[in-house]
Amino acid sequence: MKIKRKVEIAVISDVHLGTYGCHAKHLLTYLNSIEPKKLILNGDIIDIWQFSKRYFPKSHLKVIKKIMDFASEGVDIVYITGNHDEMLRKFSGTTIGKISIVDKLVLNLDGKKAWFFHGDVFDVSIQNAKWLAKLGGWGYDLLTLLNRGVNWYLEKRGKERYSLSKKVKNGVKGAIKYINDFEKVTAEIAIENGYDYVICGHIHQPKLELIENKNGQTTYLNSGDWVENFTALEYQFKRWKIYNFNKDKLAPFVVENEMDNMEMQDLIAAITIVEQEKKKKKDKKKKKKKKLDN
Ligand SMILES: [Mn+2]
Repeated sequence: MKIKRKVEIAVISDVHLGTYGCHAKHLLTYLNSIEPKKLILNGDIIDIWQFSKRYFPKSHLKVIKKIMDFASEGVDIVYITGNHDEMLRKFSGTTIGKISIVDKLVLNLDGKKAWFFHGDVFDVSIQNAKWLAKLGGWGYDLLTLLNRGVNWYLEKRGKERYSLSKKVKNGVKGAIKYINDFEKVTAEIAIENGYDYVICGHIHQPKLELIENKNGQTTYLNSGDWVENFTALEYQFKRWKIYNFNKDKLAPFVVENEMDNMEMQDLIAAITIVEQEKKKKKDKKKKKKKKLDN
């Protein structure tokens, strides 16, 4: 039997399943090494933008199956939508069993307020974000609308949508400034709203930093990504830490045997017939009970 690391909350983001850049095997190894109470998927997990390329290998399916296995084992799964999976925003507020879909999330962690959102809200204008930050929660909502408007317009004109993370990745001029602004503005809004922790993804820059300004302080956290950094955030014993796959080789876990031997069609079946299986089990139980009653 393998011993797994218990964590209260694990946060991953920017997995980009369905793209060539995604290191699904690393992620699978990580997910197999932990036993979380809650798993927060902070956006850009499935890259729906890239779906037309029809790239979705076995290892990517395994990640989805692993997440569903977590859910059936009783782990709370919160899927926070990102910009690459914003099609899911239509389903915000939906809960299916242990899995819920939201656009942002506020949790009380041992008496401290934690605010989770993906972070693409700052894409269109980090400059406007600075003064909108002063509007607190309203600023965030206004930015969401602004983003939607601009991307809708770009798409209508047949242009590529605006992507801050792409700019950062391509190392364009000013990328460092973008990152700095992103972290600073996020922290400012969080302080304005009285959040002790603000947890984002999107810019693929893992970070854990206490940020102070004249109005107060907050801990800014970023879960990084599974394209280049292979990082996650973990909350346990009232504190946060960054898990780094490349450095924290504490547990040489491998993909679980059961999944190892599964063929593509088995994996797809396993993902799609979970509900049916549950029903079967229930029916079996009922039959058994009947027998006993007789
Ligand atoms: Mn993103």
